[in-house]
Amino acid sequence: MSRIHIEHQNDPMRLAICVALLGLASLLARVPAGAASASHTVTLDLTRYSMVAHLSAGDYAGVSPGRLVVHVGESIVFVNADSRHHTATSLGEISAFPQDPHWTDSVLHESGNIGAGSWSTGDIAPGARSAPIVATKAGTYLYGCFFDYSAGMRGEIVVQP
Ligand SMILES: [Cu+2]
Repeated sequence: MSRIHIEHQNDPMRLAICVALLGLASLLARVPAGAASASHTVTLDLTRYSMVAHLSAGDYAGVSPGRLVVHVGESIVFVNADSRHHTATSLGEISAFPQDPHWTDSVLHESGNIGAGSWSTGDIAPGARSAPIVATKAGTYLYGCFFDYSAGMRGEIVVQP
C-alpha cells in the first residue's frame, strides 16, 4: 500500500465523514417502500375534464382521478391545471353529494386534514398546487370545489387503514 493511502486512512476527519455517510446510508435503507410519506396527486381542471363522469356518490366533473384510494398517513396534493381558481373542500364522510354544501368563505383558507372534521385546500390559483393534505382516518370522504360545486366539480377520496 502506498504511503498516501495509509495517511488517508488515518485522517480522523476523513474517518468521521465516512462514518457519517455510512450512518446516513443505513437510515435511508430502512425507509420502507410506500412509507407514510407517500404522496398522491389530484388534478383540478374543469376545462380538460369537462365531461361528466359517475361515482356511486353521484355525477362529477373537473377532477382527475374522481375517486382516489389512499392509505392512512399518506398525503394528497391538489394541482390546479386550469386557468381559473378552484378549491378542494370537504363535504364530510357521507355517501352522496349533497344538493347544497353550505360552505362559507372560510373554506377559501387552507385548513384541516382528511379524517375527523372538515378540511379545505383553500383557494388554489391557476397553475398552483395545494399544501399536502394528510389522510388521518380510514373512511370514504367526498369533497367539492367552492367556486364550481353547482357545475358538478366534486370528487371522492377513499382512505384505507
Ligand atoms: Cu372549481
